[in-house]
Amino acid sequence: MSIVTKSIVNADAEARYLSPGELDRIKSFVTGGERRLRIAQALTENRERIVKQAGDRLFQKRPDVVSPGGNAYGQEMTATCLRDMDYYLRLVTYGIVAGDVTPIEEIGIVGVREMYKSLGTSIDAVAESVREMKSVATGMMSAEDSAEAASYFDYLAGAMQ
Ligand SMILES: CCC1=C(C)/C(=C/C2=NC(=C\c3[nH]c(/C=C4\NC(=O)[C@H](C)[C@H]4CC)c(C)c3CCC(=O)O)/C(CCC(=O)O)=C2C)NC1=O
Repeated sequence: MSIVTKSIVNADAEARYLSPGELDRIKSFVTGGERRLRIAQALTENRERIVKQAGDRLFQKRPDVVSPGGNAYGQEMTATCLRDMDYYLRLVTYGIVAGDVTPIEEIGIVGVREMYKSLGTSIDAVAESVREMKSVATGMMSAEDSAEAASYFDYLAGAMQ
């Protein structure tokens, strides 16, 4: 839920006008809108490059993952691993557009530990892949945009620890 919807639901539950604090938060959501959309657009346009480069870095740091016996060993499993990275990059763009980590949490975090455990996938390595995507993605942006984008990747990687 965006800050706008959330504030309205909260205010209406008490049959009151939006408070000055709520209006302030909505104002900063609106004034930051153009920047967030620009960032989401950059990530969307460069998704293939971001996933590919971050995947290369991950497999360099964690060769065990793509070695025989590793969870992403073999062409098909490696492709599935990169697909998961692409899923997470997509969720990051949702969060950035919404200005809120809730979509990331609801789609990609709830139950994720159990899921990867049952698949025999190292969640630490998945978190590392998110940090690598952050590094590749923010390297393509201005300092201001990169700080904003970084916070969503940080949230995601942190929630996997
Ligand atoms: C959008 C929300 C969403 C997520 C997050 C998601 C993840 C997800 N990743 C899966 C598998 C997988 N995920 C990986 C990923 C990796 N293995 C590694 O060692 C690396 C560290 C890592 C890549 C960074 C691999 C290799 C599999 C296949 C495992 C298997 O089939 O044994 C599966 C099992 C079913 C399938 O193969 O599609 C799911 C559900 N699905 C979703 O709908």
